[in-house]
Amino acid sequence: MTLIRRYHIVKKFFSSQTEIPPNLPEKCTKRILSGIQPTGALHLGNYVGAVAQWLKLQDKYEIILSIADLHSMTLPYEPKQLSKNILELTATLLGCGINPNRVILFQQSSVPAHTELYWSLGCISTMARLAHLPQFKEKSVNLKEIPLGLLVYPVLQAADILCYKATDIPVGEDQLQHIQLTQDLARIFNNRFGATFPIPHSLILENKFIKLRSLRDPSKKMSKSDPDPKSRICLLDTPDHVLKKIKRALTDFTSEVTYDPKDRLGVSNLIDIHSFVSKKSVEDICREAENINTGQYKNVVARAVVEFLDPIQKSTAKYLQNEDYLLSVLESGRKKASELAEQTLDEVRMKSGLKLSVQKVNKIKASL
Ligand code: AQP
Repeated sequence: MTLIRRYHIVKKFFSSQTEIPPNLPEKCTKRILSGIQPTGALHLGNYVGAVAQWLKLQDKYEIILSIADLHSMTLPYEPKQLSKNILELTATLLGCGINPNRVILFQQSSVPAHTELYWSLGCISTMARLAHLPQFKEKSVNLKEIPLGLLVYPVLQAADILCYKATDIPVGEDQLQHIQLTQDLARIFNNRFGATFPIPHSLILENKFIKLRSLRDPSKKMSKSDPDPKSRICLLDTPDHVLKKIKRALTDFTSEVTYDPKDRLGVSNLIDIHSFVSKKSVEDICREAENINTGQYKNVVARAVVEFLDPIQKSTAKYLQNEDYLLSVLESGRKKASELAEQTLDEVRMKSGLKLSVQKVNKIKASL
């Protein structure tokens, strides 16, 4: 079979947007990479925007899921809290149903290939390009001293993806520019040193653009690192906490329950949460709430959330009691991830002139 024909057959397996350099056909498989930072307890927004997607994808595809601890060091943090968060995040992901036999679940820092490739990619990135990324502009605007990590972390993200030759990256709207940067860096590397990386593309999934909003300030997204814990519903919140947080969620002065994400952000956010946890449509929810006011509706939402979280909390509690098991899951993930990443890094070292062999040295001598 000719190389070109093989290339077209393999290319059919990929989404139309994935570019595979023509001399790489057999080395690529459809591979999804995602990550989550251990910056705090997982909240309902993380579940909607990320975990729910991984649960759907894990039965069909190879998923590499990194606990992005290096990224979580970008802003000031407490070392003990970071270790606790890593373990708790692992337990919560398993409690949500992430299957470590289907997903390579590991700690990013335990695979040094990420930081090595980051350096190679950093050397072909420009300051101007990184400083133009919207996330950098947003996050640095109020900082007096800007940590270098905030500027360069998108290069580490590119390394996270490329060291596994990942092809599909589930991302939210806010991360699209970072995927474009990854694509550009892969192309630059391929052009400069020879075809190495398939060009990954973003995987936009159902629900992906439902962004849950802060309960205290619905103009912002629900976030792990929001200083106000009442702004988010954590997956491990007690029923009492869930009720209190939803009761105090900011709404407006209109008492009807109507869905209007443009002008009634607070109520619409509660309806999004309710719709997600109950699997009811927004229309059905609004019809059922016709005769109650937003205060009463908050009780309905809280009950549905508590019911949704109950099995996750029970399962997570069991995992949290077995730290040895959690560590063994991460260790097994590290081994699998390292094996894949090391293969890529070996190729990168070879192509970029870092790896020497007797034959290579002889060839170089002969050509000089
Ligand atoms: N509010 C949200 N609604 C829907 N999806 C969300 N995600 C985060 N917040 C919401 C998705 O969860 C994943 C988590 O990615 P991350 O941990 O790398 O960081 P993040 O996106 O910055 O999430 P947080 O919770 O806001 O963390 P901090 O406070 O540390 O920055 C991503 O897939 C994201 O889309």
